[in-house]
Parts: sequence; structure tokens; C-alpha cells
Amino acid sequence: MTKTVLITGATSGIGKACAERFAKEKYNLILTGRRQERLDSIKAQLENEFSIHVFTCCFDVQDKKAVFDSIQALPAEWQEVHILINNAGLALGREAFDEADMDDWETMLHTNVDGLLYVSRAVLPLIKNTGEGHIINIGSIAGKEVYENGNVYCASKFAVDAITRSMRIDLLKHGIKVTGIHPGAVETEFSIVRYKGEETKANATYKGLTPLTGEDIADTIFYCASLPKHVCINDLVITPLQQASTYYFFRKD
Ligand code: NDP
Ligand code: 8X3
Repeated sequence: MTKTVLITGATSGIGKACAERFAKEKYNLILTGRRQERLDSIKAQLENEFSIHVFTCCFDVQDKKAVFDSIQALPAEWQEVHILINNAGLALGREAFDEADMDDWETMLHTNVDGLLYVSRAVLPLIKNTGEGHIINIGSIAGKEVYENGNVYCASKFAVDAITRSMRIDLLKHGIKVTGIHPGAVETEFSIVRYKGEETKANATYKGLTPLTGEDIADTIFYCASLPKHVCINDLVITPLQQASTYYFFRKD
């Protein structure tokens, strides 16, 4: 039987790499993001290359009504979701608590926390339709330990960690696995977004490092998703070799 995976934030980085990884394994995909033209081109490429079916939904995860309307409008043949990858998220700014932009704080909390909650609740009935299911939440090493000027981004990812643990308890009775994936530095559009297009700052994030790639995280997620039915990986922190914590890096010239 062909299984379906729903991936939020599939237009870039980790989410796009997950779409490619699961397509290669012949899953059908429901891909979401805010940039429809990217969703269209990823759909065309993956359907053509892997002979799978892809359905795209364009919405902002912060918009509760748009999330529920889009998921509830899925066609009859897309009413089963075996795996949900809650990946959409972002950091904005890296300033001290007393200097940071409070609009950025709100966007991070609305996206990383509220968005994940809305999507999870909207998709849960479709996961329950399968009689099994797996929810994979993308947290961060920033959700395990705080770092200077990380304040509200860290808080949003600590919340993702707490929600992940709570989901695992509350959804156990439905036979749904819940996994938290917590990456360190992954080179994607993440830093460009965080530093609002300031390339010098964005590039400094990865200077002297061999960072993780979206594909590294997608491979790990696929591994978690492909284990036997009775096995659930609860929690994984993944860093590049040169990163030991949120703030300790061994950079080379
Ligand atoms: P990217 O910026 O490359 O991708 C982020 C994705 O999230 C995009 O597809 C974007 O799509 C989507 N997204 C952002 N905001 C919204 C929104 N409001 N509504 C819907 N979709 C949204 O970054 P990454 O791939 O690196 O990030 C993916 C996840 O991994 C995030 O949760 C991030 O916090 C986490 N992470 C990243 C790390 C890193 O070092 N890169 C490390 C640890 C965790 P679109 O713009 O089309 O809406
Ligand atoms: C992204 C990793 O350390 O830049 O979640 O916050 S970090």
C-alpha cells in the first residue's frame, strides 16, 4: 500500500529534502508552504522523476482558519496521512532580550508554536484514519539549551520539545508515534531569513564549518519513519561534527 507523508515548509531546506527523500521511497506527498510557485515546481519535478502523486496546499501556518480550511478541503483520495512532518519554522533576528524586535518574537511564536499546533490538530483526524501514524516535529538544539541572543527563538523550540513530549503521551492510545528531531547548524535558507537577507551575517553562521545539509536531516527522518511498527525513536539531537553545543563550535580557517 502506498503511504502518504504531509510535510510543512516543503519549499526549501529540510522540508524540501524530506519531500525528495520520501518521493524516492515512493511515498505520495502533501506539500505545504507559502510559495505556490515553488510548490508547483517541486510537485512537477517529483511526480515526473519518481512516478508518485503530489498534492500541494499553500497556506501560512500562522493562519488557523487557512490551515483548517486547506486540510479539510483535501480531496477524498487524500484523506489518509501516515506521517506528518511539522517542519515549517524560522528564526528572526539575533539580538539581546532588551533590544530584540517584538514583532519578530511574535512571528516566531506564531509560526513555530501556534503553526505547529494548528497543523497537528487539523491533520490528526487524517492520521487516525490510518489506524497507526507518525508525527515528526522539527525542534532544534536551541530547544535543548539556550544561547546568548537566542531568547525567543530558543523559547519557541523549547515549546516544540514540550509539545512533542506531551503529544507522545496523549496520542499513545491511538498508536501514533511521535518523534522530536533537534538539529544543530544546517545550511539552508534559515540564516538568510534570520538575518533578513544580510548575507555577511548569514554566511558567518557556517564559516569554518562543514554544516549539516537538509539531506542529512531528511535521511535521519526517513530512518526514524522506516523502523518496525513497535519501535519509536523519541528524541534525536543532531549536530555537525564541529558543533558540540548551541555555542561551542570548533571552526577551521
Ligand atoms: P528554510 O528557511 O530553508 O525553510 C523553512 C521552511 O518553512 C520554508 O519552506 C518556508 O516556506 C516554511 N515556512 C516558514 N514560515 C512559514 C509560515 N508562516 N507558514 C508556512 N510555511 C512557513 O529553513 P530550514 O529548512 O533550515 O528550517 C526548517 C525547520 O528546521 C525550521 O523549523 C527551523 O527552525 C528548523 N531548524 C533549522 C536549523 C538550521 O540550522 N537550518 C537547525 C535547527 C532547526 P515558505 O517560505 O514557502 O512559506
Ligand atoms: C537553528 C539552530 O543554533 O542557530 O535552530 O539556533 S541555532
